[in-house]
Parts: sequence; C-alpha cells; structure tokens
Amino acid sequence: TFTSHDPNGSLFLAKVRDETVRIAVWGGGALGLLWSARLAPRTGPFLLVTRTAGQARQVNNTGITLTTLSGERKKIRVKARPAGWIREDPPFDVILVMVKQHHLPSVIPLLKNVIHPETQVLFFQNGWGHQKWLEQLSSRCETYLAVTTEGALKNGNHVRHTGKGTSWIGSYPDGDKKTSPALRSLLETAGKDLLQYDEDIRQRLWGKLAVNCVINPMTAWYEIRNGALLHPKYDAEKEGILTEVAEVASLEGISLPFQQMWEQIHEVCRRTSANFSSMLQDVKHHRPTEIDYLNGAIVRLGAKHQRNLPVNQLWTGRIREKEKFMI
Ligand code: KPL
Repeated sequence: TFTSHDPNGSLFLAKVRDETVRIAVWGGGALGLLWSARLAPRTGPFLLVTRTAGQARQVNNTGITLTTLSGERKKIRVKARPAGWIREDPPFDVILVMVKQHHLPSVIPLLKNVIHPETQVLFFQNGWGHQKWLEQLSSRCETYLAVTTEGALKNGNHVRHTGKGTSWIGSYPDGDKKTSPALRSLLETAGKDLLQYDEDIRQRLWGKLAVNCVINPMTAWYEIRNGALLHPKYDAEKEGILTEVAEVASLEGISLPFQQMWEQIHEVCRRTSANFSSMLQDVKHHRPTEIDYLNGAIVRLGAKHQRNLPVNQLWTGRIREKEKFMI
C-alpha cells in the first residue's frame, strides 16, 4: 500500500485508479446502492457486499440503475457478492458500512475476516449505539463515524437520489487520522461536495440524532410527511423531545443549543417537506424501526446519568406499540 503522500492528493487519486486500493460498500440499501454507483466506475477493485445472494445475483446480472437528482437515468456495472460468501485475499483497504444498526451484530464478525490493521472502516448508521462496535474494532483497523444528510430511495436495484446532501466522516474512538492515505484517496475520489472530513464528528452525530429524535417518531406516529411537522400544533411535542435530548447531550459533554437545534429541525422539515421519514416508511413496510437507536438510546443514556426522560420514553413506547400493531 502507501508509504508517502502528496499534499495535493493527486497521488492518492492515481493510486485509487491504478487499482491498488480495494474498496467495498457493505449493504445494498438505498445509500449502499447510491455509493456503489458512484464509486465502482471511479475506483480500482470494488465490491458491493449484499445481505442476500439474490440481490448480489441481480446486481451482477443487470447492474445498478441510478436516477440522479436532475432526473437522468444511468446503468452502472457493479460487482457484488453476498456477505456469507466473502473470503477476500488480500483484504479491503476501505469499507463503507451502510447497513442498519440492527444488522451490525451479524456484520461485525464477517468484517473482521476482511480487514488489515490499516483498513479504513466507515460506519454510516443513523442514531446512537454503533459506537460500541467501533470501539471493539478499533484495535484491529482504523474506524470512523460517518454522518450523512443525503436522501435516496431504493426499489429493487434501482436507486433514486432524492435529496442533495453531504457526508462527513471523523475518526472514532481515537483522535485524528486525517492523513491516512487510503482515506485521503476516498475523499479525493468522492470530492468535497460528497464527502468531507470533520474534526468533531461526535458533535455532528448528535446534531443529526436530535433532528431524527424529533422528526422520525412524530411523523411515524401521526403518519404525516416531514413538512406537516412545521404546523404550530406540534410545537409542544417537538419542544418536549428536544429539551430532553439537549439535556442528555450536555451530560455527554456535547452542547446542543436549543434554539439552534430548533431552527435546524425546522430547516430539515422544510427541505424534506414532501418526504416520508425513514421511520414512517419502516412502519408502513412492516420493518423494524430505528427507535431503539434514537429516542430509546436517549432514554438509556439518560438512565446512565440517573435522569428520567419521560417524553422520550413515551415516544419510544408509542413507536414500539406501532411496530407491534403493524406486524
Ligand atoms: O434522516 C431522516 C430520516 O427520515 O431518517 C430525515 C432527516 C428525517 C429526513 O426524512
């Protein structure tokens, strides 16, 4: 792999192109397909790791169809393999882990077989809870938290890019690893618009967590689009959730000023006003929701600090009821 680096990053880009960096996207959901469609044509050896053999077969046979933000439709050839069949030698240099939180317990043991001490593993999960896996893996490879504001919808192996956004990555649990060559090559290949390094990734993670803790359960419970939450009739409930999230954040050493977060939540509601949140989509499709990693995680963190958080407890219970009812 790399022994030196070039401040302009051009060397890294060349290295990616001359097939020395092996990249994998782990997870064939909407974001996994979107990133595979972006990276596969621009990098050397690339693999999409899917959960099912059926999806891998379909991707290998027909590729990924991407509808871009401007409505253009493209077909992209991508190599895929189901997770159970992964035996990589040599291992991957960069892995973007794009599975949902509840799949991590089955993915982590497989990941351990395909990394080397300098592998850069980026975790794109929503919410709070995956940090424990990064802590566990960090003695074997380089681990990063990723936070994204991009939106995508998947239908089979067709992915529609629905929301322009950016992704940020930051080293976790250790300090700064910004100069890692394989990581730099990924940042260069993706470009600043799509992927940036963030020195303070925990802060960004908490910002997104607060937004999701308010928008996701409320839209799922009331079965409304994100934009409907702008109505003042929901203000008291939004305020109740956010106040508790900000309180726990501060106990965890993160400052989430209420007013700033309030505005950010409303900005997201405006920007995604026509969308159904991921939690509402999960409920509607009878899939498990991420409630345990959002409001449920806030309640658990509160308990760790001997704080009772009745509002987040209420919303966690409501969504659990809804999950049961929908199943
Ligand atoms: O991230 C989201 C989600 O649905 O999970 C928001 C920001 C609420 C957009 O829908």
